[in-house]
Amino acid sequence: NHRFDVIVVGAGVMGSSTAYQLAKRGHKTLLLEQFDFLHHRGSSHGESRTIRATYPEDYYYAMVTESTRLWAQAQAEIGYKVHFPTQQFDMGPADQQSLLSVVATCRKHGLAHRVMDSSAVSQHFSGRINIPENWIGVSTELGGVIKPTKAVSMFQTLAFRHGAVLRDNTKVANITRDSENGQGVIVSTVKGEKFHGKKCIVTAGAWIGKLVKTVAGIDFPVEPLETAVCYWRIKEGHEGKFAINGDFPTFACYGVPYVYGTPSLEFPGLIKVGVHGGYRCDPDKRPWGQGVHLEELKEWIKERFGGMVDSEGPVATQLCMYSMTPDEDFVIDFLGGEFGRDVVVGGGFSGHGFKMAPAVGRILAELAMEGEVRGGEVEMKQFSLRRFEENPKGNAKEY
Ligand code: PYC
Repeated sequence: NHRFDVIVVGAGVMGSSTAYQLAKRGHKTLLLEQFDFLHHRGSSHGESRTIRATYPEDYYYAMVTESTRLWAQAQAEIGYKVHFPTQQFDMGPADQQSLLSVVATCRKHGLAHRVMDSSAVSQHFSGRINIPENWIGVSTELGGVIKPTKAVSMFQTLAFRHGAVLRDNTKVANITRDSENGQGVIVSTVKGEKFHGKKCIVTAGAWIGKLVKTVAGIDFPVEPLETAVCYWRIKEGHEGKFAINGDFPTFACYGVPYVYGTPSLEFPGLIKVGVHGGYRCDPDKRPWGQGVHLEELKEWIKERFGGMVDSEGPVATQLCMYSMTPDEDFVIDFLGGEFGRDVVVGGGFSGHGFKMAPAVGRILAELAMEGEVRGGEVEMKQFSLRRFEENPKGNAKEY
């Protein structure tokens, strides 16, 4: 049977979490993936992603806290863990507006935080993290690591258990109005199969621009980038000090470049430290490895970790795609035009969306099936598809 209440196109973390939300609500759901499930060509594979509530844009706070609850719920349902909580530590120059906005977000939402000068930071971390004298550090709760491939697999398993149909190696060629029935959409695949959906949700990651252009003829505001995730060796005798169970936090450094990292977990003896961003590329013609800003990163590692991490170069790298919008805010909206409210798009997660996949799944499911977002406190206007028509830079930021 090729008829569904809703068809989700793209089975990365956003599509898989959405399929889980839909199936759990009793909707007859089809989840389509162009490659193998859990493939490594998009943005949802690998061993660790940061979760943190510290955002300069305070509208992400509610999505992170809701997601923290939903990660826990999904874990309880499946019976294994994908979220490993830690503290989060943000740092940067004391006059960095985005870092000051992070502190303002903490204050506004009552998130327990401690702002420290450089000597307090060295003391707090017993020399494992050190910052220059004109910097500050901010320590908060609600940090941690999410295991991406395991999390996507969890959502797919849960969606399946709730009755969703899952199909991989099924590339969508087009989505059209079902003119025969006068309602819903036809999703056709490159192999000529046709599926009917009353509704459709497109979560095609780095491919969303190509698909939306074919379907609606409009430019979707995302730039696909290839990024490299770098792992660095912790010097002998210090390994435990940077381990997740040795109280080392997830961390971010505000400035140019924006540096992020997670404690040692997936590869014992290695710590993940990377730079936000990457090189523009066609997701179907990947360079497979360019563009790590190594010199700046080496210097950063040498100076931050008290000489306990080898800054000669990363000992392992993993490649991953970003779907970057001009303002780095998500796009979660109806496609509009001839599709009205029957096609919903979720994309442009700009290298920071994974942590919020549970809330995004809930929102996309509600938008598609109820025509509006019912629950939570999410400010949807920030995520409009057409915001760049009014201002090419998108959402105004306060920093
Ligand atoms: O959102 O924390 C984050 C993040 C880290 C690396 C890329 N995004």
